[in-house]
Amino acid sequence: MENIKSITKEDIKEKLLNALKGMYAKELPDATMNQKYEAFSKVIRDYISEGWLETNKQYREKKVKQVYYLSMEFLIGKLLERNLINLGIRELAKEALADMGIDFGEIVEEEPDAGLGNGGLGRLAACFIDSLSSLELPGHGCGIRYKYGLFRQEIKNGYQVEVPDLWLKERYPWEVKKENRGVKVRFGGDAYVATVRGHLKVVHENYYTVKAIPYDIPISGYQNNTVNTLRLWSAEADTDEFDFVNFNSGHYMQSVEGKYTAELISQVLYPDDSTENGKQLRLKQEYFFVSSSLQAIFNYHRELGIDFKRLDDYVAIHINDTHPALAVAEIMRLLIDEEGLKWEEAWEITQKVCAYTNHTIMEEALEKWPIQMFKKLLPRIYLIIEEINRRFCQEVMNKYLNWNVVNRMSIIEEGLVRMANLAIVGSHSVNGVAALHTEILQKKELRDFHEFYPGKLNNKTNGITHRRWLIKSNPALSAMLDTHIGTDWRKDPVSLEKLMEFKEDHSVLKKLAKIKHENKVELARYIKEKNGIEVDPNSIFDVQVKRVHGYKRQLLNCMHILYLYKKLKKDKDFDIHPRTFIFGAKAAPAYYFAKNVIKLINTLGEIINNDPDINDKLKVVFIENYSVSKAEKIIPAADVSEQISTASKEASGTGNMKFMMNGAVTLATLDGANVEIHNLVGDDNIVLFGMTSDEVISLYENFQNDTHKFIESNPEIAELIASFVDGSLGVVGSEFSDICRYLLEENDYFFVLKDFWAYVEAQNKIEELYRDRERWNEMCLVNIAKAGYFSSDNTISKYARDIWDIERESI
Ligand code: 26V
Repeated sequence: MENIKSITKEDIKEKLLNALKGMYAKELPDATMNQKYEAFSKVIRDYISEGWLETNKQYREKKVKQVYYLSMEFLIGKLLERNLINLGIRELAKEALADMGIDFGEIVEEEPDAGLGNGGLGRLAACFIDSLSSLELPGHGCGIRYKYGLFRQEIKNGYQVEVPDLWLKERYPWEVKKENRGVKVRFGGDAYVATVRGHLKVVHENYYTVKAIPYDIPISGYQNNTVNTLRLWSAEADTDEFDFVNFNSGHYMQSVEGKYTAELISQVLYPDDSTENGKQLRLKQEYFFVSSSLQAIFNYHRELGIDFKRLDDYVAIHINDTHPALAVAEIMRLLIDEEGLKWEEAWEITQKVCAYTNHTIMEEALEKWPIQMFKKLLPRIYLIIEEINRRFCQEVMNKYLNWNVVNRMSIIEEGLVRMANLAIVGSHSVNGVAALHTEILQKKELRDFHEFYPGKLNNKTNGITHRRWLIKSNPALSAMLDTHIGTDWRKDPVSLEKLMEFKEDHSVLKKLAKIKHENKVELARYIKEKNGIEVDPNSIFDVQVKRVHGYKRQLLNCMHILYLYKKLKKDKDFDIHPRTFIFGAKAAPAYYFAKNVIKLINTLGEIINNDPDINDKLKVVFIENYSVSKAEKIIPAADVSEQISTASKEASGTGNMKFMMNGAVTLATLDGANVEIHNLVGDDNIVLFGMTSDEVISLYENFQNDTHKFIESNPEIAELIASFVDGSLGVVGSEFSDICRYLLEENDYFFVLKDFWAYVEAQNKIEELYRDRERWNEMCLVNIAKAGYFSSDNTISKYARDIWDIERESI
């Protein structure tokens, strides 16, 4: 990295003018805003490039052990401002641009959000690679360069409409195409074992190849010289060679198939969607990026001349959820077929190199592939998995002498390849993402494995990067922290705890409240501009932003809003502190219930916001197209953080941590990382409600939630549900049929009704606490002070030490 201190304002200005000339042959006055953004980003990328070269050089020369975080999703959001912060030149750059008559805010807005992920899992991967660089740890991301990110959401007449996200429409200034580092990935054909010159050998023939081209994005660290790499692979047709083998043997279709379908592979990110499960294209994507990443890693280490029997001294491979689980079989293939190792040797190395994180216990997200489809697409990989499974089942049988156990643990069963089992068997570490989640894995979901492999299952509670979620998104709070507790927290977020000293300091509490208020004014302005709704910054900003899912229970939030609305209608003097309920959420395109919930939120908004009887005591706002950048605007302005999942279902949650770090009070069930938030802040600084995970789990053991009976004995709830169909929400009776079916026919599988009164009570408590403003501000302070524990730096240090065995390498 160019010496930070040597970067001057004049230097930035000169480089920007040169870049505009070089890239577009334009002078500043003629350049469009997008051209200014691209040229400016190129200038910043050039500043980073030196550190990038140096980092790679040192890693190579010293042959340091590196981790590769394999993930189908990297929700990195915008990079320009983050890079300026890391270079330590955010203010300098703002001034330089201002001198040239360019508004920094407008430049930043030009950057597309790289939305290459669905939600929590993808954002976690982005926080993790951020932390790796800031901690000077040798670690990189490997994923897919989707041409279209997650769909863009438009709201039309209250409904979600999906439109393609063309984030690559303009040139993306952060990536570097590495044509010469391309590799080829094989699909289809036949694989079998044959005797070649007296030796048993695996033959794979009649396959077609797809070219994988890497695009590298530099990931700079916070005010250090480390610049790691996020490598995203793009699929291209392999035009180098015509497939004569197939052509001549009459496999005409096979010979041309690869050519026409290749580019489809990196076209689109799958929306997290149960009904889309089992798509062959997704399996193709998985093997495509796993194989290309590993081939590149092997090529690099061949160049280094390492002994592949000691691969684990140089490489750690992380499998982010089951999506890259094929890494286990691909490493075996490379070690055996290409490096000539024996099975036993290769297997020992593979297990030492691989580690897997489980992110959910939701059945629908557990990947299972039909054998026939698998065999046809990946015949050599299938043979390897069969052999892994044969040996594994033998071991299980030897230990338990029980077929039931073998069937439960087997990788191939009931005509399906179970990816989670493959990942567990092939890894030396399997981790959950919050203490409660890990406990559920150990005691329930993965109990057999926990018994079979004692010590393999461990916990690594998730984290978030405070650089994006505090330094970048809440500059006012960051500056205030610097003033009162010094700047140590920027490099060591646990020292946010120093803020505790000011717990009873009125002037500090007042300052915190003022910052929150200003952030609320800013969000209110945004809402006015985008939604045309006037919201009062003095009202409580009560926020639920996350993907829509039954278990996340946006419906519970909605039913409480409806309950308040009805109460206010009946009794105009009903005294409540004004509230603004803010939602942001995308629904998977084929998840009809979730889409119905979006329509419900918007319908409530339509009715409540325009009802003069309500007199602005309630407002409901739906923020369209929730994304990383939207989160950065919304979270710093929140008073209440809604974390209300059915206990046991949310593996961790990471939004909960972002809100906490920005001084919101969590309203929560004891689920995922909420449990740990509670332990940190104590009973007085969080509002809890609802069934515990043990209660929920025991109810599921014999699920027969008779909602009809429940409704009969709860007339108030009956009335709320009736309003979904009686036209009182101003829509036809069948509008909310998916929600009604969920409540009545699916028997409220996520216990919205069972937890309803507890939630109402918790909301009352929020109100009571908020009215005592001094007390409320104190709660905010404690939440900020304790949030450093959830820094992803903390999390990544533990992965580095306990799982990957990698060390700091100062550049
Ligand atoms: C599943 C599928 C199924 C097939 C189609 C595409 C697709 C994409 C993603 C998924 C699994 C999503 C799992 C996930 O995002 N889990 C979340 O992980 C967060 C980070 O660990 C955690 O905080 C959340 O609680 C957990 O829900």
